[in-house]
Amino acid sequence: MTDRRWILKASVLAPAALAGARAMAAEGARGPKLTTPCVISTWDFGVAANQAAWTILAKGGRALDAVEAGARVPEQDLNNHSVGRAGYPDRDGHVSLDACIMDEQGNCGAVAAIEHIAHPISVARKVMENTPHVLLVGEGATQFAVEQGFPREELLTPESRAAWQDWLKSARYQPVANSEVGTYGKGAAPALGTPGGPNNHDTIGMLAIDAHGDLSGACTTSGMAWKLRGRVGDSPIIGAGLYVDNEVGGATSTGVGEEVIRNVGSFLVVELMRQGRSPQDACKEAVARILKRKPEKKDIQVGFLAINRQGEVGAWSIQKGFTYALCDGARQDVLLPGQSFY
Ligand code: SD4
Repeated sequence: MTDRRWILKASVLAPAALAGARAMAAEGARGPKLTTPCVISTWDFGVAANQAAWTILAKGGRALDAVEAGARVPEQDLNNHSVGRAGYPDRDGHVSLDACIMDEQGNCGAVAAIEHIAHPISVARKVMENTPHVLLVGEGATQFAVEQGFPREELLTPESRAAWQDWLKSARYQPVANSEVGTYGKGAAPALGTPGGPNNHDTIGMLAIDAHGDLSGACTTSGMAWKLRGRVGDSPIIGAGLYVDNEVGGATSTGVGEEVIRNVGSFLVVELMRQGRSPQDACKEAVARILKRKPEKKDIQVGFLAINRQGEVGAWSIQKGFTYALCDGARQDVLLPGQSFY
């Protein structure tokens, strides 16, 4: 793969490239099919994360290592205010992070509302590998991370602090769907409560299949900006924000986590694929379930991304504007889901 040509750069999406992405989104009702090894992830910042994952997959490495390495990229990106370091804080100014990871044997680990640790995805892996537990939360999660050798750090950057202080002037909490393509890195401060305010929440969910045909997944986020202290979304909840079944495939989600938890979204997508649905159709059905229960939720954003063992990829979201990045030995692209409901 030394001659591999990356089509898009992570932080700069040329309009022409996005036009191409739109065109590619129409490549069939079943969604794109990748060859293994391959990796997919949510949103356009997934491109850089996929590159990190690919360096492992291309060498025959394990999907688990690939998704951890990939998820660490946005976690350390200071331009990304929805994952890891520089994530926007809760309403009291605390940066509180959620993450989970799952491997091909159904092993999984997670941390929720962890503070002062820049790489929650790696702590989640330590929970999986070094404890008999699945989920550690809050101060206990931070204590465990420090015991495992992770540095305790200040994650609130001057830029994130300024955005929070700006928000405090109105202190109105209202999740707003990302409604633009390629908002990553552009939004200075999210104007929550302002229709169309971008960049207020963009989780990375990543799924990979390695050269042995084994699947793993990772999901990491700072959750909703200005959330209530202690609020945990779907991202660290196995079955909600992420689920992997090596016999079937994997799924992950982004958007308003409460609705994903209520519907156990990623598990639902995988179970629908087990019953024979394509990844795209399964994602569409999972979104439909949310709207069936609560039609008034049509103004929020939830997106699902899935891949089956055969490398078929699918995605669906409530609103337009959800993007995902995919990468295999032949291509690296940012795509829009086949369609959205609104
Ligand atoms: C959460 N699902 O905390 C996450 C946020 C997110 O795009 O995915 N935003 O609810």
